[in-house]
Amino acid sequence: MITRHNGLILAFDVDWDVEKSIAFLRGIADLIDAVKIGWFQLLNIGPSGIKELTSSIEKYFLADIKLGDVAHINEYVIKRLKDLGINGVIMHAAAGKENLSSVVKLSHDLGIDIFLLISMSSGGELYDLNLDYNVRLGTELGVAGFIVPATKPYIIRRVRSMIGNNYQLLSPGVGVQGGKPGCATASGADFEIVGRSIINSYRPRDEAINFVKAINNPSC
Ligand code: BMP
Repeated sequence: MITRHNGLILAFDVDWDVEKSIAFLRGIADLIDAVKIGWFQLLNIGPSGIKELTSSIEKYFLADIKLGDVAHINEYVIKRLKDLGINGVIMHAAAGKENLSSVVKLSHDLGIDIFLLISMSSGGELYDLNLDYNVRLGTELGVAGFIVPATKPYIIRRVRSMIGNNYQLLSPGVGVQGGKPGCATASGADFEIVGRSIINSYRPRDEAINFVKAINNPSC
């Protein structure tokens, strides 16, 4: 589980080197509860750069690679991510029960949280047609939580009503994609995920403070 202080997760989609990344994260570390990294880091600084990042910054690191392969590949990836200092991983619910169950079990053993993608901030119509099935799949498997879109507050409300308070809801799509800051939390999300609105700002710290204020005075 991600410990909630401010309710803000940074989507750290940057092609910066490790040094610049560390300097940026240090500047806003007290405002964010987790750092979401993924393809940008894998393709730019590589696994060794990610390891350097996770060992330099005392934060929860969420790997957003939207993993969804067959079981033995998923298991290999999870083990490697664990070696890199990753705390949680986002997986595609669409991979289905057979490909997910052993990897969720392995993740429990390794102390890695699995967050299941069950709806998308744009498109993702096949997900929305199968929402209830995927939520039930996640609760049966024992995932830590779900990714739910800030651009679709009705989905967040529906998922929260199905799962109660035992699972964490992480919501991307806030800011640039149109989700109103504070609306996902007003609809039942625990965390709002924000990337470009903070990263591309001239004053990223001030921008992050504004998001934290909105998240903690939630309204749509
Ligand atoms: P931004 O705030 O810059 O729009 O970034 C959103 C982040 O959330 C990106 O890292 C993206 O991969 C992720 N995301 C998303 O936008 N929509 C989804 O449905 C699922 C995501 O993980």
